[in-house]
Amino acid sequence: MTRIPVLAAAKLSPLYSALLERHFRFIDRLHEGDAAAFAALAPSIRALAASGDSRVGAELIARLPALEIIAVMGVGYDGIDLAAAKARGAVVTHTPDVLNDDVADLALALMLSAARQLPAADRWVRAGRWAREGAMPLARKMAGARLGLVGIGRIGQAIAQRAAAFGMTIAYTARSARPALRYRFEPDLIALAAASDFLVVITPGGAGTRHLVDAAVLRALGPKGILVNVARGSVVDEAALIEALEAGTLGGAALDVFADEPHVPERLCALPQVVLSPHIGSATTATRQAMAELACANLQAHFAGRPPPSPVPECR
Ligand code: 8YV
Repeated sequence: MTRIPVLAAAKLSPLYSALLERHFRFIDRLHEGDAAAFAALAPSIRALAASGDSRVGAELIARLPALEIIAVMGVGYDGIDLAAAKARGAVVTHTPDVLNDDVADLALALMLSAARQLPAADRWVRAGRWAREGAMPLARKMAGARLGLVGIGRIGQAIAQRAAAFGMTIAYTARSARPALRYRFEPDLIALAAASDFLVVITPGGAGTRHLVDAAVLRALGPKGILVNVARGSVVDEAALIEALEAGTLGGAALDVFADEPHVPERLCALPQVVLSPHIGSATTATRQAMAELACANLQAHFAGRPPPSPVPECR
């Protein structure tokens, strides 16, 4: 049986490429290299495989006349040109739900790290400062603190559940209120920031949320407020964030995502009140395996003539 050609649009997780190699004719980023070889193969390519941070633009889609499906290993698909995919009649799939726990866990870990200054505490011990200087400066208490969630989708709700167990009070902003949830809805982001000790960003990226968290929101969060971002770097105005942190008009930040990954501004790295991680929200072996399997299951279902299990909402 001839195998269906699937092109990797970008560097993929080895867990995903291993599955693609097993079930399809896996073509690894040929469009980035040998132009003649790609031109020869392009008309036969029926699927693109991508990850949450891949860019799949209209230009690549235009070069693939037989494209039927773009299977993203990731919940976010802000790098995919949905309009171009739709115009071609290609379905776009992603991997929601299987990563909710891990991303929510990381959000809490970052909140705790920022509040209790864990990276600084670790440095304090390693540098011998405990023995030399004694106790380190006192930190912030999480229990009883006010959490503001920017987004209350599946991951946002998983964060809220965990924060409730830590004794925090919880409010959220979203396009509309979710009356089934017992948390306070605040339609205005600036008002939410002003009423929060921790503002946690967990809303999709893309043009609709670009720089949603801007200088005014950061000012409202204030000199004691802590910003946590486990969504997309694009949602926060990074230049405004750095300025607010340097000026002390914002208390601290804990960031897993950045405007220009994997590049993190040196000014951000220089700030002791900032906790940084390299986009590891879903980065556990079990979850990445589940994401790879779901991404591959979407391709398999599509080519078996069944509806893929997890199309993006715009393709449902
Ligand atoms: C990774 C993510 O970037 O799920 C997402 O949207 O941001 C991440 O899990 C990546 O997609 C893993 O392959």
